[in-house]
Amino acid sequence: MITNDNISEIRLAFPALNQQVNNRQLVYFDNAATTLKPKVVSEAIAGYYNTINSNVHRGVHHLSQQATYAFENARKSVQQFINAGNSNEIIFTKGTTDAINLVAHSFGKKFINEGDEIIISQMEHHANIVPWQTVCEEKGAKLKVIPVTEKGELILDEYENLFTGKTKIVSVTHISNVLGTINPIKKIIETAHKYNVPVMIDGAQGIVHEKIDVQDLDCDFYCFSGHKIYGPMGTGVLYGKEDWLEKLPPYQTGGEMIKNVTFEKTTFNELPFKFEAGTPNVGGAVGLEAALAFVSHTGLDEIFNHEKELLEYGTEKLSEIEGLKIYGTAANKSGVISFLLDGIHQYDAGTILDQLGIAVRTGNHCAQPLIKSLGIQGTVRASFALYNTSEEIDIFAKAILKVKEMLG
Ligand code: C6P
Repeated sequence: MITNDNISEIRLAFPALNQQVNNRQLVYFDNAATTLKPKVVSEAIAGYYNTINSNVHRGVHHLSQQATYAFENARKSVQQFINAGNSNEIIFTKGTTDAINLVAHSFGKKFINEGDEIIISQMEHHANIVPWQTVCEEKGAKLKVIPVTEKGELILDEYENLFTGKTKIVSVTHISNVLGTINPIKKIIETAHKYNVPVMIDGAQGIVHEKIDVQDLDCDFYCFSGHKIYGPMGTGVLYGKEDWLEKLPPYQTGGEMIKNVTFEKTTFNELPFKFEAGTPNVGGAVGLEAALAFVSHTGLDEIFNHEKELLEYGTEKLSEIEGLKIYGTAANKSGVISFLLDGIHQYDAGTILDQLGIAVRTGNHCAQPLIKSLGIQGTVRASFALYNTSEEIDIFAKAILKVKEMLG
């Protein structure tokens, strides 16, 4: 269990926690934007660059073979982490945005035609709106949107009503980065499959708050960013069912992704290399592997339970503050609290909190359509990770009172 006794040991693994911001001990509550990294991650990356530092799949020399071994081992670790059936279903990407662009572009090119329909939801991050919107514009297709209740839950009856013979793909977020809502993705996938429609899940927030088993979920595509699960920035993963990945055309072309090139014709490499054009981020993949090992070693259930306790405690503490309204009160929520203070702009609140050493996110969180539907311009968002403590929530609650005192 993560307890008051062992949390200090966990915190020691994260050097960035040990610093002052504006002469106060840092309270880092911007984990939905990016989590801090344990030392083992930077050590793994440094280890790669200080010793192996070679390109993959190309050389016969010793270091190049070691690089290939390290990179492919990282792929196997990701496969195990999300329980994919085969390591060739794991494509390394730059992150979630890159992975969604890959699927939208590639799937759109082959399978979307004029008059077709794509289903997303009202709570999507721009990364899961704009690529699909672009495909729709290019192909003359239509975006259909699952609405959200006032509590921040998807209206599943309305979701089912959106399907027609023209529906080609569903792409929804696992967890809302604004509201914290954990969507019932298994049910969403089951419904789509009834209509023979594939489903892509944006797991940017999901990967770090739920145990992912892509075979059990039966999702067709699942993607996430390394930097939100204690791994390096610029790394990410697209999982795709082998059948689908075989059918999709390459997203980018060039070296690595080819089998044979003549000036007349090029044949493409097999999976997963078909989708990994150019020199990959080998050091990043090694760092991501170290992050996943760290998370597994700490214990996924331990982490989720700890974050749940922080969410409950934080919700209770913040609810006691007069004039504070929480956005997102779904029954099933991750460790995210979005809120506004009566009469106080979110940026002003965020600025004062920063002066008090507390890092939170303010603004529309790259989810403008959702924010607009809530009738607001943005929120202050606190999001918790495995190293946060209830004491930090106490400091946060006091700081919010200070904000009210100064600006209210
Ligand atoms: N959200 C936040 O909420 P990238 O930038 O590719 O690593 O992830 C994009 C992305 C996609 N989907 C969801 C649900 C997300 O939350 C995010 C990133 C960050 O603070 C940045 S806006």
